Amino acid sequence: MPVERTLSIVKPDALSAGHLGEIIAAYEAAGLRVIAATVMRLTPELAEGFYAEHRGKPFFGGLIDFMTSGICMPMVLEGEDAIERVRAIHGATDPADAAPSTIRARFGTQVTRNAVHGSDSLASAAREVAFFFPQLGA
Ligand code: 3AN
Repeated sequence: MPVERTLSIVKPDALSAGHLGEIIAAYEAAGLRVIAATVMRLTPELAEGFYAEHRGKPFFGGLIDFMTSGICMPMVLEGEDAIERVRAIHGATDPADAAPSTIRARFGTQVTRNAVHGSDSLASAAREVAFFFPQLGA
């Protein structure tokens, strides 16, 4: 399987609830390594740029309000099949649909407050990694 890089964000709900360590432990247990990370509070401009594909959707305003409500932790994970592996660890977007033992089933509380973000394709991983960590290069 190809070695890939993907972007994860531990969202404000999971950070304020104290689940950062458990989330990183789940990535590491799956063979993924953290190769870059930062803790920051997103500005509205950053959040809207990151989620540009969702602009105009009914949940966009609530998503931006939530993502700017506290600190979050964007990080780059590297490993074999990292994009799909992280999405499997996270579970379905809506925690109510997420398989037991996934991060969103454990720590998400509703579809917006769903604990984590993970890139959904090679193209979005490249864009999202560069969005937060331009110094990593291609
Ligand atoms: P995922 O993070 O599972 O790839 P996306 O990229 O489709 O999900 O959606 C980005 C974020 O927007 C989700 N993590 C979630 O917080 C929010 N979101 C997506 N769909 C909805 C929805 N129908 N209602 C409210 N929030 C949503």
